[in-house]
This record gives sequence, C-alpha cells and structure tokens, in this order.
Amino acid sequence: MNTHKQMSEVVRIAIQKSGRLQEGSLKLLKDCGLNISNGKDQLKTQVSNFPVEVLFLRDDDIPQYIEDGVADAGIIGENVFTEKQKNGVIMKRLDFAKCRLALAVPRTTNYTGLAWFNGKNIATSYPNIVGNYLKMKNITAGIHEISGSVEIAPGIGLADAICDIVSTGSTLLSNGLKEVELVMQSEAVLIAGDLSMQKKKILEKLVFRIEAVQQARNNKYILLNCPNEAIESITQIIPGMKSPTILPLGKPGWSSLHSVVNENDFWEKIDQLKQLGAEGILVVPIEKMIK
Ligand code: PRT
Ligand code: ZN
Repeated sequence: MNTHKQMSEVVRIAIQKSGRLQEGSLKLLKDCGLNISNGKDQLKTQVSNFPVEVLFLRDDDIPQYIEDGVADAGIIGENVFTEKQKNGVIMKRLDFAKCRLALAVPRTTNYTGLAWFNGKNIATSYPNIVGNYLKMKNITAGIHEISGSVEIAPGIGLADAICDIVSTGSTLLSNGLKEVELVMQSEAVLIAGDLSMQKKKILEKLVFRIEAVQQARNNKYILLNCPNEAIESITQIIPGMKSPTILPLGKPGWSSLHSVVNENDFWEKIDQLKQLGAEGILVVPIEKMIK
C-alpha cells in the first residue's frame, strides 16, 4: 500500500472566480478555518492547514470539471447544477446566494394561468430546467436559449415571456415584466463528484465544519440578569443546547443566566424575557457551534 500517496491526497474544490458566489464561497471556507491565500488572479491556491486546493473557475464550467474529475467538489448555485445535468451530488446546502427561477411575462399581459404559455416563446438561459418544468405541467411552448440579458427579450420581440433568476424583483420591474410562476428555488450548494474513500472523508470533515459555521450564524449567545423566581420560566423560553448556565449574582435573589437563542425568533423571545423581569440583556455572536 502506498501510504505516502494516501497521506498526500488533496480535495480540489472549485469556486467561482468572480461574481455573486465568490465572496460567500471564500468567506465560508475561511470561516471553516481554511487558510486560503486570496489570489483573485490565481487559477488555484493551496490551503496550508487543510488538505484542500481551491480552484477559481467560471461557475458554469464547474459541473463539467467535476464530472471529468478535474475538480472533486465545487460551490455553485443549485440552478446551475440542475441545469447542467452532470454527474455529482449535493453534499450541503449553503444558505447563501438565495434566489428563484421564475417565469415572467410583460406587465400588461392578461395572465390567466400556466395554460397561457401554450404556443408561446420563452427566452431563458436555463433550457433544461424550463423544458422539464413545462413537460411536467403539460405545457407546449418554444424555448429560446440566450446566455445573458434575458429580461430584454420580450421588449425587443425575441420572445413572449422569460424564465430567469429573480432575487428582489427589481430587474423584472424595470423591464416592464411581472413574475407569474415559480419554477425553482435556489441557493449555493456544495457538490461533489465520485470520490475515493479518503477524499470523501476529507470532504465530510469540511461539511462538519460548515455545519458548525452555519449553526453559529443562526444562533446568538445571550447573557442576562433575572430574579431567581424567573429562572424556571426563562429556562423554558431559552433552553439553550442542554440547559442554561446559571450563576449567582452578588445581589441576593438575582442570577446571571447564559444560553443560546435562535436568530429567527430572537426578537420575540427578547420581549418575553423582558416581561419575565430579565435585565441587562447582552447578545453576542457565536463563532462556531457544535451540538
Ligand atoms: O462569470 P460567471 O459565469 O462565473 O458568473 P455568472 O454571471 O454566470 O453568475 P453570477 O455571478 O451573476 O451569479 C452566480 C449565481 O448567483 C447564480 O447562478 C445564482 O445561483 C446566484 N444568484 C443569486 C443570482 C442572483 N441572486 C441574481 N439576482 N444570479 C443572478 N442574479 C441576477 C439575475 O440574472 C437578474 O439579472 O440578478 C438579476 C435579478 O435580480 P433582482 O434582484 O433584480 O431580482
Ligand atoms: Zn456563469
């Protein structure tokens, strides 16, 4: 057995060279503790403290590179992964670059429902996704593939409607279009190709770290002072990971209570805590969280 070779296995992770996914991808890997020397003009960079090499590529090319085995894994939008129909699996949803792929029609259209699309022409950069969607819905429409500025297609008479990525909706609005059907939700995902056992293990280690980073991002550490009578009710509201830490205060009858609170229901819980007599509430970010 060639142990030396096994020791030196490195997982090549492709991320977007420039664009909307680049910053979030780099930040996530760095938050996972990977020491990446940031080289915007570089094609690839070695990570000094984890068996990973980062490749910087166009997002559209990443699925093909993974299928070919040039990259082992990659971070791309789920929309691109689904559209390219290459070999690979989603290892982890990454909770950033959230958007949706939607069908949109000119604002003045009297849109009556999906059947409206029968016999119409749809411009899109996502012909496979749109094709499958229409098939599933039993709609027969023409698909006109264009690679950019899809939103101008109806205005210049190239198509009756479009299917494109929407985030705030302002691009549709400023091009006189309205969103009528949701085709798919998307976010950045970590995908992987066929991997050796050792590479799989390395990637699983990274996924473990990603989960710790995600949990930390979704939670806050909370410290507060409360009268001892309120400890039980407060514990029910912010039970934390196992139970809160409770320390006596110098002032008799009072305690300091430390716990973890989820970002989503944070403000609601703060109101409840105040009503129960909590004072001096401090809320601080958590860097990593392992359950
Ligand atoms: O050069 P390269 O090929 O690498 O990059 P790219 O130009 O193909 O991709 P890029 O960087 O624009 O987007 C990369 C990924 O980000 C996409 O595949 C999506 O998964 C994700 N993402 C998230 C978005 C958006 N939000 C988004 N708003 N991608 C594009 N947009 C565009 C959309 O095309 C439309 O023109 O923004 C406009 C809509 O935005 P709103 O806010 O006006 O609705
Ligand atoms: Zn692209």
